[in-house]
Amino acid sequence: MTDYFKNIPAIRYEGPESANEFAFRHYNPDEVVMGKRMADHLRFAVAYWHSFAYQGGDPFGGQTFERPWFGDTLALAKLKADAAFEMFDIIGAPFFCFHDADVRPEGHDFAENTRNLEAIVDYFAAKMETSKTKLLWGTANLFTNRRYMAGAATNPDPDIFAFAAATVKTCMDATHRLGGQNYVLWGGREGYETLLNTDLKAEAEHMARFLHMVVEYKHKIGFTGTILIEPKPQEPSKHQYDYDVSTVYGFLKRFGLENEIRVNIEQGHCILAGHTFEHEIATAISMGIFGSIDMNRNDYQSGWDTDQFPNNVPEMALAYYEILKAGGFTTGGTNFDARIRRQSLDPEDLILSHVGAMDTCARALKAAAALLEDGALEAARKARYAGWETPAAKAMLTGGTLDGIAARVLDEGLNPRPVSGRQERLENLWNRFV
Ligand code: XLS
Ligand code: NI
Ligand code: NI
Repeated sequence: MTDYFKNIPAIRYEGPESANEFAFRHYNPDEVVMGKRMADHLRFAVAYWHSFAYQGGDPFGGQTFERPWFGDTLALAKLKADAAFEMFDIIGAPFFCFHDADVRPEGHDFAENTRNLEAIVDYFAAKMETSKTKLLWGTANLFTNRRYMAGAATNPDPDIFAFAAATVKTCMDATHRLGGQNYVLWGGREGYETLLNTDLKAEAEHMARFLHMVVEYKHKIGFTGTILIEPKPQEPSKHQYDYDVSTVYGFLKRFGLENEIRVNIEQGHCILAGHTFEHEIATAISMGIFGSIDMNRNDYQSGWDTDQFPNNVPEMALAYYEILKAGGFTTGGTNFDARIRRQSLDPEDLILSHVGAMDTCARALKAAAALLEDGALEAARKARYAGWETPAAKAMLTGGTLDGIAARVLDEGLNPRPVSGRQERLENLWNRFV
């Protein structure tokens, strides 16, 4: 037991009228929405790195937070784990996610890193015997240490490729041992700073081989979770290879990985790529590679990944609408890849940021479910494509040829009249639900 959160009560659902800061107003885990408990729809996860490892730094200033567990020893790593699981209990977090470097002290070499990780995994495993919080996903930090400054799988140095591969093996073992439901690969520094020193073709082939080895190892150890790539367009490298969902899909397809790997989509990364969150989710769903989401919000003015907690219900509702329409998460969930601002110094800030974010997502989910159950939006979408139900239209898609179609257009004197896309009417409909 730590006393870090000692004055903070367990957070319970009190309903929309409650004025209690330490209560949920909308997230009611057992409430049934479209036939499923809200908790089972949303599958919230706490990100270990932002909540427990982040020290408050920005490019102009260092640490602002003072946490009793800061420091690079095993004893402090255990204290951090104690505080983390206490926090999970307070907010009732169904899941958490971690990188190796968030949870273990940094060793001097691979062997020491592995020993440290195993010690913490043992410690987690013991806690998880009684805790209600499960592991949504694990991952390897292949970007902070200076050895990775030119990438991990795409590093020009094969020894760094090897170090990274060995590290991923240990992180997959850890994830498997803790019952993780997914394994994530965010391409930390897989990209380039300048094309002048970069062999694009070789780097892509190395990355593909690396990913194939991840998939092979998954099957070898009997890990049944999903392997996920997390797209991001820029930061930290000038150009990141996993730019967005479509780029990742093209890469997977090129190297025969499209049936083995899915995507973890982060709101802020979508904004940086010039897309909306819902666009990236819908794109992944349409390509059959949707996996999970990293929920946060990005500042629309800044050109970097601000990782703020979500607080915009109408925006999040658009995202959950796509997810619900596709049948919801399977192994995926809603991971809060979000951190409190560097001036938010109090333990309460850490808790209440999650409480607000969970309420925001719950409202968004309820709005999306109500609109889906109402059916008017899907009916309008269906009506817009109704022409494709006719035999002549279907024939174009099965055996159509340009000259055959030209003959028919002439023959029938086709002269199509444009119809309204009804955007504003659909926006008005949407607004009735959010
Ligand atoms: C960084 C990414 C990272 C991944 C996990 O921008 O969001 O936090 O989610 O490595
Ligand atoms: Ni992320
Ligand atoms: Ni991010």
